[in-house]
Amino acid sequence: MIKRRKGLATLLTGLMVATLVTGCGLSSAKPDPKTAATPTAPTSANAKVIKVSIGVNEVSPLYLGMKKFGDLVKEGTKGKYEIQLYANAQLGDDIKATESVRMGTLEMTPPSTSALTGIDNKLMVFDLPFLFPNAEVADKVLDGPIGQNILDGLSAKGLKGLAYMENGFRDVTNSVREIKSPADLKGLKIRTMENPMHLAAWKAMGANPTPMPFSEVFTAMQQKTIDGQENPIPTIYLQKFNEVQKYATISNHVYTPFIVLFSQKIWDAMPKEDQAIFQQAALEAKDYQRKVSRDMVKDQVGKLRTAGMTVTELTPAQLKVFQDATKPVYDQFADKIGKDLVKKVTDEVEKLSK
Ligand code: KDG
Repeated sequence: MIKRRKGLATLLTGLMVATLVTGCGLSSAKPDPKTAATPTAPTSANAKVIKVSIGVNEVSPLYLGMKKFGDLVKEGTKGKYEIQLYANAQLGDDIKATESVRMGTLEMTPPSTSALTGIDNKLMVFDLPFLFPNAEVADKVLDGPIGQNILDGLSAKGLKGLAYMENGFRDVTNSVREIKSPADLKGLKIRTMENPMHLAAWKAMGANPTPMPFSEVFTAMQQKTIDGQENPIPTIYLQKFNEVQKYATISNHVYTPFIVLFSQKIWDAMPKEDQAIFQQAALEAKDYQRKVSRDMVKDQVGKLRTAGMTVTELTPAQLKVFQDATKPVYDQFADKIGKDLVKKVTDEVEKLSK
């Protein structure tokens, strides 16, 4: 009983202090209706918070793209929502964060599609080695009916897919030797994403693939428990992999999309007009993010050389040896992905590449 009385006294004191401080009681200050030109934009104090888990750091194209998304949502909803970004896998790596989004305990995450094949094997179609010849073809497939159909299919898994951003064309680095052919990969422990096709492709190329979450990669290279890894240039440069890797080869062996995921459970509870603003913001942010990523790639190959890395650009003949070495992966995984989808995507890529 005493505890209750004490609690009441504390509450009253708090109310008195708050009144003195704000001059208008506990609620946040409200403009005089006579002078307010527009509906009161909720202050960040009462905005609905949307948390986003991001696996890479705050200078990555992905983080910048999701920041653009947040700015567009805040503007479009007049501050009703606040997008809070959590970088460096603070809220969990791709797989864990995606599970939290599925359960509705986290609002959003934009992981690599490669990390999600345990949720939907169709996403593995984007892991087919050397599938996309360039970014323009990748954009057309991802932003067209094939990509949209895959996004729509995720709803049944508790995930609202809003758009594809760019992780990019992946290149291999290592601390042991220059890589010009698959033979140079022999015996090298190369970290891969936790994805069976990546494992199979690197085995086919002669490496010793070691799957692990992205957040563990830098330390593993620093401690030499792995010899190398493979990621797009912006990740290699911005995560400072050049500090623990001597060699990079521009293999462009896979184009990985990021997929902007929203919790379907939380999405379904949102007003339709808010959903439309979020969807439009994701599409605009996607275009912005892809440009940021591509501008960085142009700029950062040279910066990696300046930072002391040996960066090898393969001749077409050298590249063909890698392409031929990974071809068996297509047949090996066609059933798992779905033969129809593999054919649809490869036919579309062929048509768009003419
Ligand atoms: O959230 C993005 C990262 O966690 C990760 O997907 C980046 O390509 C990546 C990798 O190699 O894991």
